[in-house]
This record gives sequence, structure tokens and C-alpha cells, in this order.
Amino acid sequence: MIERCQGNIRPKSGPRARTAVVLAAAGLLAVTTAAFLPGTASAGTTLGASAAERGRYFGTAVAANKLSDNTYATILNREFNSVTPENEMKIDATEPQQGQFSYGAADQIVNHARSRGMQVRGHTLAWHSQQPGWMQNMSGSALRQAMLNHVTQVATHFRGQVVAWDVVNEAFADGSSGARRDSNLQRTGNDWIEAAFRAARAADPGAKLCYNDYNTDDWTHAKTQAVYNLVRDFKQRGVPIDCVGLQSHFNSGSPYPGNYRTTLSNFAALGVDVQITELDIEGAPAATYRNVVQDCLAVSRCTGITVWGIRDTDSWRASQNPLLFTGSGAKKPAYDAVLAALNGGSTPPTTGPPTPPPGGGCTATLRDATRWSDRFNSEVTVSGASNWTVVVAVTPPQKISSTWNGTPSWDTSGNVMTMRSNGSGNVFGFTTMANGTWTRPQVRSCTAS
Ligand code: G2I
Repeated sequence: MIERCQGNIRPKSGPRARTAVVLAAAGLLAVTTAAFLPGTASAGTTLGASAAERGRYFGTAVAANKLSDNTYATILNREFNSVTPENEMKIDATEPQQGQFSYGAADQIVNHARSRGMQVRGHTLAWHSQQPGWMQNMSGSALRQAMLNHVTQVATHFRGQVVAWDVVNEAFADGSSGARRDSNLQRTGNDWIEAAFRAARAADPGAKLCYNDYNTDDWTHAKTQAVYNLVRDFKQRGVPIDCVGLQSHFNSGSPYPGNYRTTLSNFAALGVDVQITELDIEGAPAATYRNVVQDCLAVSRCTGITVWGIRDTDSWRASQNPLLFTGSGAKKPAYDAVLAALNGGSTPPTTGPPTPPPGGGCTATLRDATRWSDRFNSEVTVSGASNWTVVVAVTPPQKISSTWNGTPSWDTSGNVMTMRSNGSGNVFGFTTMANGTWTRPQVRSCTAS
């Protein structure tokens, strides 16, 4: 089998490359000057370049019909080095009539990506959902044969162009049963998943073959355990499988779990790569995005992260504003947090540095709350005092437009707010109009009175 390394994307240019050019131009020996370069990895300035510095990729779902949107394509081409077609490789798109294959939109994405040096994740060969009508109406051995033919044809068409395939998607039931999801494919026999993997391996021996699912992030959940048992069984019996995709759609009903890193490392310990394949997080809290990135970086076999869309307006859950860019294409605080985490430094802190308490101890901790396309909320939690005064600064041209649970006053610039407790408790909040700037407000001081 041809082993493809997914973690070897290197930026074509970057701080190191530029440094080398400058040094060469100055007539200096690179071998001598290398000793004077900082010992740490150079910090990338885009998600893809920074991920590559860490031996990983950073990707996004892409819709073919958005490639002509200039803002969309500009961000895609600048930031990402991996692409997953959002819908264009699904069964209904690639085999709309039985035996008649249609690759136009998928090829468009693949060509766009590969001509710019981005890798492609294939999604998805066998799934109970988004089946064309003809397949929905099939069952038994005819369906099994049709499914295997589909896997073979599509994986063959894209052979050599797709680095990893989500061979089977979402085959397990939600809830506590740990059972397979009922579907027409499942009813063809419990071995349908391994049959699909064997067909994919035969068709494209060089592609990594992944099992992909959602709600498999919390290590204690029955569904996570069920997927784990499937992968362990496949590895033990020699069924070809190379990777597990955790979709990681996080929201209030399905939050980022504290044991996410455990889940990643336990899957990796089975001898498969782990990929975060469809990341989005309701409200895009910077701290949660940072945690996800740091968890992946902590597990050497976590080879990359894909976010499920570019701008909030591109998301399948647009009302949750779960992505890294606003509808107008501006970088959100979550973007800054992801980039900083990839660069290995501390992220712009979610909490301001703990405040020195000159007049008596209190600490004010700021967190990101809801975000909209033009403004965002922040919440500040005060500990150590019940009568307090907290000073918060925003970055011009930002403006605080409303506050709650405190009594505010302002300096002459309007950028620095002094908030005093008013008996409403120890958490106050405020809304900041971004005016194009998404820098997190800073806690300047906390004073007990
Ligand atoms: O549902 C979120 C994702 C869960 N994991 C598997 C992914 O494949 C899935 O992606 C979503 C796409 O983001 C949506 O764009 O899958 C949906 C379908 O299951 C996609 O929605 C479909 C709509 O249902 C169709 O009405 C629409 O024609 O998108 C199509 C193309 O815009």
C-alpha cells in the first residue's frame, strides 16, 4: 500500500523562506546565520501555513457554487490547505441515476484545490442520507451491489486526487444503545461497513480510509464506544481502515466535552489517524476553538482539522454563527485563537491577566459570549468581592452599545468603561459594536470597595 503522509504540507513561502532569501541577498552564509535564527518554529500567518508548521492540515468544507464569490474564494485560497466538498461527492450528487455518474461539481472543487496545492478529503462514499431516489428504493443484495459499485466507481474516479475518504458516514445510532443506525444499508447485513472499506481500498489503495460520525466526541458516550469497538475490531481482523473522523459539531445540546483529548488519543492508540472533520461551535467561543486545536496538537496522530464552512453565512447552522469568519469575511476572535494555538503561543487570553488587587482582592475574568455579524457580547465574572469596580477597555473603533448587571461610567474617549456593582450579582455583561474590529475587550483592573 502506498502511504501518503497528510501531515507534510509545508508552506511554499513563509518567514523562514523569506529570511533565507534576505540572508542570501545580503551575502551571508545561511549555515552560519541559522544559529542566530530563533529556535522556535516560525509563526505562520494563515491557518494552513501555521497548521503545516505543526505537521498538520487546516481545511474547510467548500461548496462549488460559492467558488465564484470573490470574498469566499479569497479567504479559501489564503487560509486553507485542505478542502472537503460539502455536498458534491455525496451519493445523490455523484450517481443521480443508477449507473450514471456525475462529477462536474466535485471535479470543480478538486481542481480548484489541487491547482493551488490544497489537499482534498472525500466525503462520502456510503451514507444512509442524501441517497438518490433510486437507491432509497432499493434493498437486499441489489442494494449491497449498488452500494459497492458506487464506492468502486467514485473512489476510482478520484484515485490519486483524494488524500482521505470518509468511506462510511454516520452508521451508528444516537443515544445510549451503542447500536447501528437502522437504514437500508444496515439492513443489507451487518458487514456492509467492512465491505465498503474493502471496496474503497481496492479502488484507491493510496487513499486513507476513514469512518466518520458525529456525537462521538465524548469518551463516555455509548456512540463513541461503539465506534471505538468497530475500529478496534477492524484493526484486529485486518479490515482496511486508516482513520477516524470526528465531525465535532458543538452546540448547547452537544457541547465540547472536557474529555475530548482523551477521545482523540484513545482512537489514535488503536493505530489510526484521527481527523476533526466538520468542526463548528455555536457562538464560536474563542476559548473552545482554542481547546479543540490544542487537543488535536496534543495527539500526534490527530493529523488535521476541517471547519464546516468559511463564513457564518456559509454554515449549515448559520443562525448559530459557529465559524471563524463573519458573513462579511472578517476574522473573528475564534480565528485569532485558532491561529495563535496553531502557532503554539498563548492565545489572546480569554481571561484578562488576573488583576493585581491594589485596593483589596478581586479578580475579573472576561469570556466571549454571543456573537452576531456586527457585534458581540462579553461577560465578566468577578470573584473575591461583592462590591467591586472593574475597568474594561475596548479597541477603537469598537463601541460598547449596552450593558447589564452593573452601573457603567465612561472616560472621555468612550473606549474605557468603569463598571460598578449594583447589587445584581457578580457577573456583568456588555455588547460591543465591532465596527470591523473583533479584538477582545481587555479587563484593566478590578478593585474591591
Ligand atoms: O448536516 C451537517 C453535516 C453532518 N455530517 C455530514 C455532512 O455531510 C453534513 O453536511 C450537510 C451540509 O452541510 C448541508 O449543506 O449535509 C446536509 C444534508 O444532509 C446539507 O444540506 C443540504 C440540504 O439538505 C439540501 O436541501 C440542499 O440542497 O444542502 C443541499 C445543498 O445546499
